[in-house]
Amino acid sequence: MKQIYKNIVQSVSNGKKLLAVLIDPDKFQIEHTPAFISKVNASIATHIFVGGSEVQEQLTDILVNEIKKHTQLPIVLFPGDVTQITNKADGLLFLSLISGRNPEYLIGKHIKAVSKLKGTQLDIIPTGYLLIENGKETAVQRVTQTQPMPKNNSEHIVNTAKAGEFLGMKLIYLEAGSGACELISESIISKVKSELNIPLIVGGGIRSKIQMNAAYQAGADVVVIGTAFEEDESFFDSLKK
Ligand code: 1GP
Repeated sequence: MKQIYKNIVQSVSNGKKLLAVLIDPDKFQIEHTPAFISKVNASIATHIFVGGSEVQEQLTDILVNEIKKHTQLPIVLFPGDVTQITNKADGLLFLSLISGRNPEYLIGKHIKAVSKLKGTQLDIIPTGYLLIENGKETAVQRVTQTQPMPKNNSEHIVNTAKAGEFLGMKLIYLEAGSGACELISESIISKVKSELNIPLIVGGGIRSKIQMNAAYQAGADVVVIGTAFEEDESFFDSLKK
């Protein structure tokens, strides 16, 4: 079993910043895997996340299998649904949507996942997932039928993240939503980070190295980028090792 979480904690304690490239199986052409992954391998990316809000059944399994042929990077599932769980990956963000109040995304889907996870070799990482408003409706909001957290109430965001930590979650993920126009503000990132004793992931709408570095500077330990790579692979060139 790959020690995904242990390695993240170790990197964070060494002051290393991590970058996850997010691949949404629903938007990705599988024939494109070798070329795309070779660019990921040549970049500063440290992880590959695979997942999406709405993905056809079996597609994640097929895609993860293909990605694995071309990289040594850890592959971590970031599933929008139980159907996206495959034992071919290395790790699983076991997400609880703690910004919302839909019991399905707080405990219901987790119970449904258990039969798929018995005896698994996946490194299962309990993750508190907070959707923050970004000015427009996101797929997460639509699919989960939950409201994002108002961005002007940073105290509530910080307290929610901290409650996740107290509940035993091992990571906190601040999400603006895929393709978000407004990023998670640096002020929110730094306020959340200053209260947490666990690693912080930030994603949603990051499209440049400057924005990525600003998130790191504010306190993100892991930045997740998906759309920017999907739309313009030359973005990888600015992130060469
Ligand atoms: C979405 O945080 C991720 O869940 C990444 O967002 O696709 O906008 O990079 P982008």
